[in-house]
Amino acid sequence: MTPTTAHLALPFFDDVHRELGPRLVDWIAGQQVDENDDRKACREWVKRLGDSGWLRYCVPSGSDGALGGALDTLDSRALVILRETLAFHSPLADFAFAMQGLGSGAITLAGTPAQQAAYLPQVASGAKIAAFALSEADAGSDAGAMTTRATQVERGWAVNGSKCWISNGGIADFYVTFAKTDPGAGTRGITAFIIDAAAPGLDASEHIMVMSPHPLATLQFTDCRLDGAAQLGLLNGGFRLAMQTLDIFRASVAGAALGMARRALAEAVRHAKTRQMFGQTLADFQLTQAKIGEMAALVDAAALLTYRAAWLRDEGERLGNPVRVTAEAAMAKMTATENAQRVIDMALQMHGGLGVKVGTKVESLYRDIRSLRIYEGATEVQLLIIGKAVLQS
Ligand code: COS
Repeated sequence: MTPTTAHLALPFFDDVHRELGPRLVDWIAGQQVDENDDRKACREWVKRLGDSGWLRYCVPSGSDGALGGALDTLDSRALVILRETLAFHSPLADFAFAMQGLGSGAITLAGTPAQQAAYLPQVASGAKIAAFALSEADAGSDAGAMTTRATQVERGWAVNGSKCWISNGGIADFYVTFAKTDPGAGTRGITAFIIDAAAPGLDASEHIMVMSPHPLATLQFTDCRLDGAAQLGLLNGGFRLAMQTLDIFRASVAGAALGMARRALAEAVRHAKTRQMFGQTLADFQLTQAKIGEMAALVDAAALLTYRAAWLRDEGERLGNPVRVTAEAAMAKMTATENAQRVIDMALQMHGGLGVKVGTKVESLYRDIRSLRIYEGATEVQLLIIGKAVLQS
């Protein structure tokens, strides 16, 4: 099944996006990966996405193209289009793509030239797998409550503690990890570090199994020694850096949810047009037409908020006047993931018994969408962010 690219005619997009969308649709149509083993499949997707140049949209090009990116800056609209299209085809392909961007995003935003040169080209080619380690068992929504501690030692740092729900955990080559460096200072006492997977004292072997399998692990740091060059960004500036990274990638989570919702709608339309019932097709029933109408409106509402958040950020960058898009990204993420859940549920209901049969597309989408309402800030966190922004405006 092929997604349409009609939405690329909207004024949110430029020629570069109008060229990218159809090219990606053609490429992904020819890709089939056995996804039974999530770690193996994710590695395979990273390899294919890297070999074919798609991961180059996860990083900027840098001067003379030295950082490996396809475009000058991290382009939010390109990220959205890529995630939307990949998620339509395979949520795991989308995951593999997205984590390269999220895991390296803080290096793009705050890395030294040496850090950027050491990591970004390899992320863009797929030679290194990236991960973003912020959450802890008792510090998910309240990210500032983390207890993982980085202590200054001779010539560097010692990290102790544990991180939970870390995507790409166990297969990543490096983890951008946030740890307390001044425990009494709350969110102003957190610093980011780039921790290579082979660092002594880091154990990423605890694979967490989830309803929609993808590489996910707990990280255990036991006197994990880092040299001073591992510090990423400002000392005690890590919370802000994490939030700035999420501002970019939350709009892309919305893109992924949109891709899944578009796929569910397409599956529902196909099924409704062919399923015979009471002497007519399912699509001939007004009840079905109303559902399809509702699904289409939910999809479009999500699309417009998603494209707005991405466009707003890109436009600020283009004008050399970066704007904070925290509330817009939160609205997009919340609306697109919640709407996608409803659309997928309606599509599943329309399929009747087939909808719950393992192996049916709507059945896997029903599981795939669920975690998007939780990760990178649960819906409840997005509500808080939006409410706070409205009250401050
Ligand atoms: N960009 C820049 N700075 C930001 C920011 C952003 N988007 N969001 C917050 N900050 C800054 C604030 O300006 C504030 O700075 P000062 O200390 O200089 O005043 C600081 O960070 C703390 O902000 P705030 O007081 O809003 O922090 P809270 O502890 O209240 O937490 C929420 C805010 C809940 C929004 C935050 O913890 C969050 O997003 N949680 C979800 C985390 C998440 O997404 N986890 C999933 C991880 S990836 S799977």
